Amino acid sequence: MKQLIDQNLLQEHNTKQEAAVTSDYNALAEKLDRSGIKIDTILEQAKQFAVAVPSWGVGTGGTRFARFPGLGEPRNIFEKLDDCSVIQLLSQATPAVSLHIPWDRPKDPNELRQYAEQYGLHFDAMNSNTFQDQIGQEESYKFGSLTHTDKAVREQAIAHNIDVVELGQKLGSKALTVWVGDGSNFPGQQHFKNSFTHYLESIKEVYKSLPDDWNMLLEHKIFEPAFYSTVIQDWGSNYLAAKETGERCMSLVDLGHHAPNVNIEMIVSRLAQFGKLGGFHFNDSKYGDDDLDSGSINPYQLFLIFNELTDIRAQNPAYSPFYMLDQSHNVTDPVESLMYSAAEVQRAFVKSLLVDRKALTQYQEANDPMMAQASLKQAYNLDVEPILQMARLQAGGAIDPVSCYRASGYRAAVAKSRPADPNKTGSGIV
Ligand code: LRH
Ligand code: MN
Repeated sequence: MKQLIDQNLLQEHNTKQEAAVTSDYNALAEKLDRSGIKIDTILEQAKQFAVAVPSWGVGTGGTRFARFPGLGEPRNIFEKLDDCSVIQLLSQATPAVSLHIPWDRPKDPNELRQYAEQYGLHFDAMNSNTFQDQIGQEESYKFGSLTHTDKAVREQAIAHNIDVVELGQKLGSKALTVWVGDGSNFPGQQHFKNSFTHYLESIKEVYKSLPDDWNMLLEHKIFEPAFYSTVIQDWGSNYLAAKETGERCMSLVDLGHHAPNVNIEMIVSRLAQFGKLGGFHFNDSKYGDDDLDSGSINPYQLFLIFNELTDIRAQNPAYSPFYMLDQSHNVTDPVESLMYSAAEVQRAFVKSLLVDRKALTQYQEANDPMMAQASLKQAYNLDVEPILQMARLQAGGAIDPVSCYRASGYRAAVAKSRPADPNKTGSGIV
């Protein structure tokens, strides 16, 4: 398999730390054994864990105020995949890439598929885009897309989504994520029922084009780009639309798309209870849709979300939602942020496996809030880093991805091979 980090350097990096990791791992094994937990069973699940990376996340992000391009930004989808291959090689937790169309539209889908496969990468959910007008586009999305009052605009948006599904089939993807920014900036500007009715009619048209083995993931968002109302504003509107549309139409939860302090783990439980929890966009935020690195602001919330997911899987082991990072890297090297964030999501998952669910249920049934919360904290407070390091080591990754990446000089190398194009706006979200 092709790799862009020298294997000897990776080997040396691991060899220097292997003894320490093994000692830490054995100490944790002994500790978990006292609670009747076999660490190797946890390790196997950690090694199976995967979260997709967003193609648009490997470029430098920005805000409406400014974007400060990083060195060696990827200039096309092939260079984005090069960076994604480094993230996967060192983290061993990100074998899939989620594309955004038209940002990543390939001239030859087969060529792109082969380019990804040489790195052992495959394509996760496809993302359509009816929140920007493309050059030469017939109808504008200024006042909406799938919910626009003008049928011609809705039909254009429907056709785009169907086109993305067809492209995704050629690339081996198995899902379409639909996020629309449709909404209003003034009270009275939009008729709530009519716009939601347009959405339902449009999304049902897209659903008809879905191959039998595909899922459609609807993504809600409280605001931005609309600042008074958003048609798919919250999990309620999302659930109703998924329920109305069809069995393989599910709801996707982007952690940053909720008002501050909303109990997202309870939304996860509700959507799962009614069979409509289809996937996640992991990131973190303090105020709005900040798209900060997962686990960087509120790691306990990330743990509580995986605590719900592990509880759901305890009843339904086959349950496997789409996991994806959806972040904007404005001040860090995107490769470092995505490797670190993938490990933070994996960490929350591993800690959720260490919750004594039998004890937790007993404390809940006995209305013993102190011991109930303490049984969650007991797992959360465990340092599972040795399990994550061992998982990476055994899978051929780096014990410490960020320091190995820095030692590799990859960023300096691509800074030379990808001279910045002053006229190009770059590949991150602005
Ligand atoms: C909207 C969103 C959506 C993507 C976009 C890049 O805020 O989360 O998932 O299409 O970011
Ligand atoms: Mn998202």
